[in-house]
Amino acid sequence: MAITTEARINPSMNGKTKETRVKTYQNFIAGKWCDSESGETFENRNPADTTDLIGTFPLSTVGDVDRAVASVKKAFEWWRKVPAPEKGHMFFKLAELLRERKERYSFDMTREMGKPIFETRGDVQEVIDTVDYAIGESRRMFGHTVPSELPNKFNMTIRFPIGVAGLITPWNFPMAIPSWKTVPALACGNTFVIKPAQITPLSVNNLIEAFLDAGFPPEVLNVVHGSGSKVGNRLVEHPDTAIVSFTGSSAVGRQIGEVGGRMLKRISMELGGKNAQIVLNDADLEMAVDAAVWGGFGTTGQRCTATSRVIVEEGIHDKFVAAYIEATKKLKLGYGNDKGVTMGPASSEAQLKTDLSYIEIGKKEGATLAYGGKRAIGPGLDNGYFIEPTIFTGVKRDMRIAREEIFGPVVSILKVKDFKEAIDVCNDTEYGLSSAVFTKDINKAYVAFRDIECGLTYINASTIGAEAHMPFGGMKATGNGHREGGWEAYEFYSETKACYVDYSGTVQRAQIDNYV
Ligand code: TAP
Repeated sequence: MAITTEARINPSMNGKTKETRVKTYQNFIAGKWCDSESGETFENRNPADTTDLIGTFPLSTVGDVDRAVASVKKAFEWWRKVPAPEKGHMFFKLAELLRERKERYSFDMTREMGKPIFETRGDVQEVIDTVDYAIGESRRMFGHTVPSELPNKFNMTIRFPIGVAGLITPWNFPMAIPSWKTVPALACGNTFVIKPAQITPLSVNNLIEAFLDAGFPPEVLNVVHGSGSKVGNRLVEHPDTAIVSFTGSSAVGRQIGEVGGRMLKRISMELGGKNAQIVLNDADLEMAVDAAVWGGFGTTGQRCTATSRVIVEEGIHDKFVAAYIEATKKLKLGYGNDKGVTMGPASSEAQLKTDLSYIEIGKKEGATLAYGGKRAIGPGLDNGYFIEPTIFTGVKRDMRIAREEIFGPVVSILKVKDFKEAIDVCNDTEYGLSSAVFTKDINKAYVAFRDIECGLTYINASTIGAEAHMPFGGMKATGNGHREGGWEAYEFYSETKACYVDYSGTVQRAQIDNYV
């Protein structure tokens, strides 16, 4: 991959797992690794130890984006005609390479983003699963054949590639989310320019490196690093990006929707969440606690599907709270590439500040701070953005900590009198991404499927844990109705064309045009 310099030996972090060189990374535009025309860069630092400088990346300009879009637009003309099964062979090679490189890419991801290595291995595995799915899907780009309303006429639909995709991704799944977009985009015959989050640029360079080594033509994929307001915004408003796929906050999603909507682009938006786990009186307590610890504090609460509310029926409430606090105490904070660490830092200073500010808001609103609540300090933590896993009890549905996305390890527990109230509280948010219900009552499980307003509902499992071949996305302010993952992503990245062949030997009018 594009490394132009190796600047210095990094003095920080004495552990064996540390990477010692500081590198300069580049964009990939028009088939070449290159710097930005601005000559400016930004730093990528380890959030577990900010003295650990991983490398610098180009702070790109609108001009860089325009060059990238022009290049992939040209490549689209021939890439769209490459048979999908031939693309499938490239995906086969890509999956092999990713399996070989899983450990290296996971290490890099933990270093730049903070989540523990067992989680970043899962992130890379999600990429592998997404690519495996594409291998099969490349031979299954199904259309329909349907009977015509007229004699001697044949009707079918085909999937049709769309053009250039502008892809904008967040930092919490630095490789998995980019793969959810890049893989089906290419498989369907589109070309792309991707702008990764500035917090996690290395993982996308690693992904691009793997694509190239697997034999994908360099002209069909570009990466341009830089700010959302400049690079991301240009991808949205560029007249030649026919597709925009964005994962990030609802606030930015609304802006993108306005601009892209005016230009009549195909836009997919996966946005915020305020997910709830419901625990009913008949729940298996141990499982419910395990799931709420994993869902609430896995990825330091920085998953769009994180369990930020636990809605507990009153009969089991006190037992649940006591067990939940005990289980949370066992989490071990630290640098995620070190052995035994189960929770990493917040991924940025800004996110840490947001988390701490919501803890103050919760206290002022009158919720009870039952556990945690402070910046975490101590050996191995002082140079990072660590925060204690935090639990509020006595939370009411109208409190801000029960309604607004925090995106950190701050969990609100709400007590309810019955299942009906639990569903009502669960739906009482502008978001609709994930939900979970712990119960042994099959009838309640199906009522939950019917009544919870979310794109994902789990029974007896955590709110986190998507599978690559299933549709992923949310209702209400979580998105605009599209889904990533599985077959639905292939529908988003392709158009349907209706094709007719009349073999009657006459010009037949369609039924609607036959007046007699
Ligand atoms: P955002 O601040 O929205 O940033 C997401 C991406 O958009 C980044 O690459 C960012 O660039 C870019 N961006 C920022 N402003 C932009 C603009 N005006 N035009 C175009 N692009 C722009 O979100 P985040 O803080 O990275 O991620 C956290 C949010 O993402 C949470 O709300 C979370 O729920 C959501 N999320 C949702 C999902 C799904 S699937 N629903 C999955 C993961 C995350 P910079 O690098 O410059 O910031």
